[in-house]
Amino acid sequence: MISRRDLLTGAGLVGIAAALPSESFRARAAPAADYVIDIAPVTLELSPTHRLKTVAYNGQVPGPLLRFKENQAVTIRVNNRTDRPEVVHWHGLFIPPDVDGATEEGTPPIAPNSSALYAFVPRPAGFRWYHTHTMAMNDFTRAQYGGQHGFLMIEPASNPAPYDQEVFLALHDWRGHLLASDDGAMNPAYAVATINARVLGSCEPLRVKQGQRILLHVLNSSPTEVHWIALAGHALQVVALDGNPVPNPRTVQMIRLAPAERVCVMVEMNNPGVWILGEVRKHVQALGMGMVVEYAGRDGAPQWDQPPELRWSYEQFAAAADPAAAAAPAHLIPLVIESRFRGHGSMEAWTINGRSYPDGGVTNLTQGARYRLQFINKSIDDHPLHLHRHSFELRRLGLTLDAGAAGPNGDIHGVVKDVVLVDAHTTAEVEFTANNPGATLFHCHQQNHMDLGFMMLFGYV
Ligand SMILES: [Cu+2]
Repeated sequence: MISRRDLLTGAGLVGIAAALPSESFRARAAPAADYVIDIAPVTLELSPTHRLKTVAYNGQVPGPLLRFKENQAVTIRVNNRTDRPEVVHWHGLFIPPDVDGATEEGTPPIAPNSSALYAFVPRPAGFRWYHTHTMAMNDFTRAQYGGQHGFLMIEPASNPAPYDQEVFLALHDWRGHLLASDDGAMNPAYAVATINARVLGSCEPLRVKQGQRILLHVLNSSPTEVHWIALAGHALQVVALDGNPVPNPRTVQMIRLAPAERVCVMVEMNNPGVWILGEVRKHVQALGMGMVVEYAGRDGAPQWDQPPELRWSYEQFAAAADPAAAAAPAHLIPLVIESRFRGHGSMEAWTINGRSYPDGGVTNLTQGARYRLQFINKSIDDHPLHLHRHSFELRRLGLTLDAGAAGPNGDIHGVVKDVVLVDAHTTAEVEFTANNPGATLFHCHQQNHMDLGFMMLFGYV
């Protein structure tokens, strides 16, 4: 039998590092923080018939909505009340590697039953999020498969378009198991899908009034799945992707979000009734991914309109190509993405330029230089690729490997993101400026791909 005292003493010896020291809870000389996040086990009720045990932030999924002011320093105390090391990643922020929340970059893990203080200056403004950055491997209850995700809004100095209600929605998949696809590859499949950890019909409706403008901040926190969302009876005006305003806000019938992506849409409530906001694909909505939107004074069964096809492109939100900028020199970094068979019944491993993390070493960047990442996806999967601590501009998308032809829209401009979904058998190109020195992780945001080698590190010389 281990006493709590032994546990705490032992925990204090693990994971000590200078930049972000883990402190045992006993060491209560800890300075006060602006925010406190407790990581602890919780039993979630996704619906009256779906209860599951997971790990969450402050006992809720999604975790508490954090609202920071741009360029105003914050401190967050994170208490790890679990028996495993943890780390919290602040997704989409330009912060130093010792607090970014990836141990690969040098952020110290928070030992079990220990605490750490994250201190940083949040930027840039926009819709960000925070989540665990641990590994799950074959355990589909851990890491991003669980409940450790929350919304983070960095308020801009000046306010954007006026709205009447601001609503945050997180799409998530639960109860994963391994399933063989047609080609024999093994991937996670899920028994339940939710919005804000509730199954369609098992939470209070979103109540609106005719004439309101609703600003929806939608996050896909799924460990592995791309999702398609529509609001029956309404069009969605896309105003920001990954929290960054788009040059060309467009009205669409549905939005597509890859894992870790965010889309901000403005909705005019101009069609009174009771409607479903949900996954466009019927089989996923049937797993629970939906919620009811109810106008004041209306009742009855919620209605759904099935769109005939799935439609999305990043290009529609881009500015017209700027020839001067297109000619600006950027150092090309080709990254060839391939899978590697690991035996029947096992998930595939992943390589970038033939190497699985950490075998690829560190790719060096020069501060101030402009780089063009050329993703050459030779695999049969689409991948949501994420660069830490920087954002990038989409430049070319959807060049098919087979034809070698240019994408339908050629060069694009002005769409700034931190995740891009690169379709199977295509190349995509994004540019970024090396302006945030320190170790910088790049990886696929699909948990099983990241776990099995699909990561690499950039460093600054
Ligand atoms: Cu992937």
